[in-house]
Amino acid sequence: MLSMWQLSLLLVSLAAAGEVDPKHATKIKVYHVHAANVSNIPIDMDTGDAPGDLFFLLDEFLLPLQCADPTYFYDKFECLNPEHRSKGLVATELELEVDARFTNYSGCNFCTGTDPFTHKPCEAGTYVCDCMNFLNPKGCDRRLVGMETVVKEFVHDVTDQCKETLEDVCGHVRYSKWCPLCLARHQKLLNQSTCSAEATAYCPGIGFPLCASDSKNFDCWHMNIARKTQGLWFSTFREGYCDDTEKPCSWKVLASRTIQEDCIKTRLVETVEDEGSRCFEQCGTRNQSSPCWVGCFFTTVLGPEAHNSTRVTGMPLEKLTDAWTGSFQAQPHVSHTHMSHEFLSCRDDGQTSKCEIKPH
Ligand SMILES: *[C@@H]1O[C@H](CO)[C@@H](O)[C@H](O)[C@H]1NC(C)=O
Ligand SMILES: *[C@@H]1O[C@H](CO)[C@@H](O)[C@H](O)[C@H]1NC(C)=O
Ligand SMILES: *[C@@H]1O[C@H](CO)[C@@H](O)[C@H](O)[C@H]1NC(C)=O
Ligand SMILES: *[C@@H]1O[C@H](CO)[C@@H](O)[C@H](O)[C@H]1NC(C)=O
Ligand SMILES: CC(=O)N[C@H]1CO[C@H](CO)[C@@H](O)[C@@H]1O
Repeated sequence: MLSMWQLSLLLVSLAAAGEVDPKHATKIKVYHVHAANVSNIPIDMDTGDAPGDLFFLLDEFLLPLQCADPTYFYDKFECLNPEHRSKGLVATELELEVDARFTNYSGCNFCTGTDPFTHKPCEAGTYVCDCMNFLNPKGCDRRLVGMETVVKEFVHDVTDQCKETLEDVCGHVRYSKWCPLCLARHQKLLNQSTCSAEATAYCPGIGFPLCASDSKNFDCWHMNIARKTQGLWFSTFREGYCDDTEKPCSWKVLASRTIQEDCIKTRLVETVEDEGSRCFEQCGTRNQSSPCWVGCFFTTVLGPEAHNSTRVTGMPLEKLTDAWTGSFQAQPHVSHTHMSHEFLSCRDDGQTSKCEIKPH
């Protein structure tokens, strides 16, 4: 740890004794979905503001289509991500005080033995954080809070002229292993068609798939969810946590509320089904794995053109974030004012039906 502190390029003057420097302190409300038996204090975890975390929740509704498609090889890790697939997850709403001098964002994930990004071994049951600034991993100063916009991470685009050329010259091999070779061979033409480096994402497997008119519906929806929600993500590292030692720090928990994640999902599903009832009626009984249901879901949320273009309309974002944040509103806060740095852990008592606060 010492060596990282010494190596750090940023020399920031940090306030002493378990407090965020009042000159830079700001309050944020963030959310995190996690296993019921891990701490609701997001040490070495990622959180998002309401729209930022809504991105993840909405994106999950694509999984039945993505994971059923044999050509879907980019994000296969999400089909296995235990934070998405396991039952009995909880969601925590946190009021944080943070130092507003943010650093680059890190992807923090639950370790199942192998780091899902680096594929290096990690201690199962802990969280591992990887700096998302691949060009300069030192851009993540773990004494500070990492921040990223959902748009920067997920919304990539090229000009319409570039898309047309991509479809013309490489459309026929788009979902094959020859796609990158095709782009390389037509580099000059693509360059003349105003294609930027983002055009490489036309081939699935290289960055987040571009949304062109010949894209899979789920690839366009995936990127368009980010266009719809936007929002922010944060990473809060152990090194910056305000515990009861004298260590300088950059974040502390003021209050928290934890509820069953199922409750949020149900509220969200009901909100979207209400809004798009005419479409959903055609699908029969609710089946969140059926292409009909998933199609109605995203047509309602993102509008009818979002499956093959970057034109996003659909229901008001506020109705969606209200379904998310409203799930917490009946719950009392747990104040963290006098709390020690000990982990809070949520007992998994198997209750999943209501939006009940999990006892600590
Ligand atoms: C939490 O519970 C799961 C099983 O439900 C188990 O695999 C995991 O190791 C537990 N994690 C911790 C930190 O206890
Ligand atoms: C096309 O290539 C030239 C020379 O390599 C480069 O300067 C220019 O930025 C490229 N144009 C685009 C749109 O990438
Ligand atoms: C996009 O999909 C719509 C149907 O929703 C279709 O009418 C339209 O032709 C498609 N656009 C393109 C450019 O393929
Ligand atoms: C739900 O839809 C999926 C995909 O079409 C299908 O495989 C499954 O059998 C359906 N489940 C029910 C209960 O109808
Ligand atoms: C605060 C900080 O370290 N920001 C860095 C994040 O990464 C970019 C490059 O991707 C740097 O330019 C920033 O300085």
